[in-house]
Amino acid sequence: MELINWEERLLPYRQAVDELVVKINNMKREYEALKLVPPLEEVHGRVKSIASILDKANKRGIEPTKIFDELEDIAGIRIICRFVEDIERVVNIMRFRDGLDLKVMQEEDYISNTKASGYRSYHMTIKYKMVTIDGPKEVMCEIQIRTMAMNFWASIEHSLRYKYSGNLPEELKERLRNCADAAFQLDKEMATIRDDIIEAKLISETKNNLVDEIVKNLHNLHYIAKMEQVTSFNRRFLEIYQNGSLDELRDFSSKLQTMAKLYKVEYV
Ligand code: 0O2
Repeated sequence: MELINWEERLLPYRQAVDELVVKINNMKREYEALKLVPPLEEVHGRVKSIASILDKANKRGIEPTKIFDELEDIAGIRIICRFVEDIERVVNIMRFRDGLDLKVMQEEDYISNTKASGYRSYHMTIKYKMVTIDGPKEVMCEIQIRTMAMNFWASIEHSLRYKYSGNLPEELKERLRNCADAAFQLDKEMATIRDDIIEAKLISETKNNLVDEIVKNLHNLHYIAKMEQVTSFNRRFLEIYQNGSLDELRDFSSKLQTMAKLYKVEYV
């Protein structure tokens, strides 16, 4: 049997993972630029280790020569959402790309059909198209979409599987199933306060943006206005930042902006 050149064979999978992570992160940025709440929180990618590929091929009875045709999760993307309902939004976004840069081959809903272990996630197997120096190439990739709570459970359970080489004691399995139920309850509970959580996130982002804007304008004024004035603006900013409301901060930011513009005109 021919020796597998792993480095070379895994190269397109690495490219697919890198490109997909960039594209999905950019999708998040697009939502943020439109001041919309993105459906995803984080995206991670990995290429399966050679040992893990061999283990899985062995478990499934796949011959080494067929590994690259039959193993669909050598390239893996994990998308983490805040809320269960965001998972469907992400799934729809991926479906929308079907026929563009990817092809959706298979979907497995382990959220409606929770695995016996307690595992919950939405899986999409896709064929991803890319361009390499040898021309266009397609590789299979598994996208796992889950909430933070589902991810917490899955990563703990996954590491325990390693510790026990896949043979978890019955008592531990039972406790993990209870933890999975608790994670499910957490997701349900979080969904009921979704609007509050989203509002809180928007408030904190707005505050960060206002502070950036104020600091930028103070910095600009520092070059063109009188020192005492800039010091007094800065003092007022810190007062509002520490004790004022978001509306006061917004008000102050817009006044400072006008002030900076006026000074600029005078200065020029
Ligand atoms: P890794 O290291 O994450 O890549 P099955 O035969 O049904 O048990 P199969 O055929 O591999 O599993 O396909 P499936 O069910 O779509 O699972 C693919 C991946 O989903 C797994 O890859 C895991 O990442 C994740 N997964 C599935 N079931 C479980 C589970 O019970 N617990 C955890 N923690 N993850 C799960 P790998 O290759 O197993 O692992």
